[in-house]
Amino acid sequence: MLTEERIRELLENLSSQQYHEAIFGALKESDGQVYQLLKREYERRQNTLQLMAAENQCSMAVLAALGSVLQNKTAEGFVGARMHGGCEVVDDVESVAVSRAKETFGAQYANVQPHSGSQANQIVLTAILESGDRILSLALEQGGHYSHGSRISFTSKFFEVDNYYVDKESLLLDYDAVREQAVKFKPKLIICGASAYSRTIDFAKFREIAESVGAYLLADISHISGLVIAGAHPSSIDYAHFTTTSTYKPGGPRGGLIVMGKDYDQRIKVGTKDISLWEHIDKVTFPGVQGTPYFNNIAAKTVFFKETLSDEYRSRQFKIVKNAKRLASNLMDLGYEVVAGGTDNHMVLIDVANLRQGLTGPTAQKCLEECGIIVDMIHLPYEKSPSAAGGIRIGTPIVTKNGMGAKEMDSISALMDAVLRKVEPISDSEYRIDGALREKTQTKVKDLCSRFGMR
Ligand code: DSN
Repeated sequence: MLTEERIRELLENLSSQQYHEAIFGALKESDGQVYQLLKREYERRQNTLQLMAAENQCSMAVLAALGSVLQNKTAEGFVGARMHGGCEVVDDVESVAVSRAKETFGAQYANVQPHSGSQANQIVLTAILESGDRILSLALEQGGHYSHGSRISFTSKFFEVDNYYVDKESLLLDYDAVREQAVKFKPKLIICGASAYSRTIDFAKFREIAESVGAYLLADISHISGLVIAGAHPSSIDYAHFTTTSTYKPGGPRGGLIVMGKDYDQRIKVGTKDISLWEHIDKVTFPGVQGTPYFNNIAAKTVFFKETLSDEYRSRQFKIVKNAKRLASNLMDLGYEVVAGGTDNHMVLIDVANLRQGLTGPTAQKCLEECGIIVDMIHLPYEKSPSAAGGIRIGTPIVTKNGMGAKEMDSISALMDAVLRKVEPISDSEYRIDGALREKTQTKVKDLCSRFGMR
């Protein structure tokens, strides 16, 4: 049988060029330019360390579903209630997707149609808020997300938004402060979940706060959804009225998902009708916000949901956390300030501005990238210099997927330290780096990647 493992074996000894010739023959023939771009991206990923907290690496089976004929199908609506003909196959695909998503998350309701995590949030906001209603969410510059009501996203045009902040000393979520603010602001929706928060989120406390002010609770667990699936982070499903996630961050295809636990059947008044929350979410998804769902994506999500049920997937989520903890503790030993004193999840946030005079997040990101180490610059809570982001965000999902463990985390922290200690900052975004150090680091990174790289 041609299992993924067998395919891996077959591809093991192929060079990047041969791999691409095998997989992308048709593309090469019809569009050499795009073929070359894909090849370059593949090589970039093979030769550099992917330490992106917001990325993962899907399986070949997921890639196959993404590249399938299902992308051609137009079919607005939901299973059994489409606006178009020829839907028998996509109805089956979506039915399996929904039932696997519910199993994966232990949910009562799953909506696999959102095109992205942001769009999943947009659907929930559209469903339960009227223009002018209030949202309380974590400030963007402290780890929140644009789609949580940020002043620079469309959300602030329609809703009144207030933010809660992490504690100034510990940089941890301060639930008492959130409660106080909720009592004062009286939001209709509280959003929890973050793009840059490395500690455990107490969804039960958020629900208690939401209940106390009569608000709905939305948990956007995009960053930690793989951990939630595996039990490596507490689940939001029965605490939040709505849980949303992007599906690529936990290791599936790009796309979004809305799941609901015990509140799925709660009633909501819509105009003169009294309907259940889940029915309302369906109606707002289509025709409220989206048209045809991407069925190739839904098929790929379906494949991914099956993968999440495996022992390999579940144990990997715990390894992701273990690797992140190792990186955090190594970097702290080397004198780095790790935000919130460490990590409980897949990400490590480092205050680089505090490490060296003149060093900024953008400079750190760029000089590491030049050496083959890919991270994100990030704004940190209460950072001193408002002119440039003061931190970097490191994530362990991809290196863990590729088989790296404690020994490799030690090598990675040493490689990062060698670069960040020696780089000479010139301005907020410019720097000088010794050519010999750059080449030496690139070689070490390539060597590490060649032993564990993407296949
Ligand atoms: N949430 C963004 C990030 O964390 O980078 C991606 O949408």
